[in-house]
Amino acid sequence: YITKENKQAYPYLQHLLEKLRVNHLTKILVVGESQDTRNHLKDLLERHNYHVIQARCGAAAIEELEKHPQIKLVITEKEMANMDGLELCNQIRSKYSKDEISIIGLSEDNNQSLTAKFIKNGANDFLTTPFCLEEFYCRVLQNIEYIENIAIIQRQANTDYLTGLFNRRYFFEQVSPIIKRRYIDGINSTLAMIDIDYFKSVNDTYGHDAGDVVLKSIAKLMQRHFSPNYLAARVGGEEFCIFLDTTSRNQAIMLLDDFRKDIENMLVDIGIGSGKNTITCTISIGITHGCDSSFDEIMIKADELLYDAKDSGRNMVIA
Ligand code: GH3
Ligand code: MG
Ligand code: MG
Ligand code: MG
Repeated sequence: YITKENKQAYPYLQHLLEKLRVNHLTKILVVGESQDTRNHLKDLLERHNYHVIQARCGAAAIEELEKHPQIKLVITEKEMANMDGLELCNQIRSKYSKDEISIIGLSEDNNQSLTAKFIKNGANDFLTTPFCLEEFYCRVLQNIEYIENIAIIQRQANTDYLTGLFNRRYFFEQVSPIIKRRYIDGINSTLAMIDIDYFKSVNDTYGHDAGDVVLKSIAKLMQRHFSPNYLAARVGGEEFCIFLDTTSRNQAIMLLDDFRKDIENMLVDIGIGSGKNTITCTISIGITHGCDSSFDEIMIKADELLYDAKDSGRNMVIA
């Protein structure tokens, strides 16, 4: 029983709580024809707080994977009638990479070539049943940790360290195919290019750290202002891009002009000296809206419009 007090007193308990919380979100799919075997595995895994889903054949397993994107590990028996465990591995790998889902094969058959067969068909690991419990848990944990570590690395690779927004590479990678699809389907979308006005003078006057605080504040407001259907990225030092699922051109302009005003009215505490020390800043925005250009053309157009906004006096939106 963990109270607020002893939770603070025992960091170990906190660690344990964290671990339980994490495991609870981790889904494992157990595949096999025998209900008894599945229940046995489920029981073992639930003791470690994993969330277990069952499938009694390969086809059902594929369906469960589609229904539950949180499944990180599949444990499958080899011996099954229509689609055996090896074929199931094959089918899973045609849709999901080893970065998304781990697979452990199981068989009573301790023929040594079976391990190689499973791995060649896309499994990560193999266990002969009956297995030693400690080994079972070690392999489950190791295979789940692998998927989780990949996810952490991917998140870091896609994120801008300073602002927490997506970075340029990820933004281009995500938006470019969407624009291609929108072109084919004739569905409009909006891309806005944003640049801070006279940002160099913020750095020159208050220092680079103050400039960083401004960048972070703008990013935070951006995340709040545009949720939920948007993709925002820091694409340059003090340049941001937003891809919006807005169907109307006027709606897009209004939304971005509201954002421009919010930034204009935002007081940024740059924390210099004692007490509060706030500054303000403005941004210029170029917006493209439509579905008749390629991603590259849209980016160039948005950039041109942004520079029109700069030339016309800054702190404005031009579409
Ligand atoms: P304009 O209104 O024409 O955009 O003027 P500007 O001063 O914003 O434009 P300029 O391109 O001359 O300056 C951009 C500045 O952004 C220069 C650079 O020092 C600063 N900058 C770029 N990345 C960072 C960053 O990560 N942190 C801070 N603090 N400053 C940055
Ligand atoms: Mg710039
Ligand atoms: Mg500039
Ligand atoms: Mg600028």
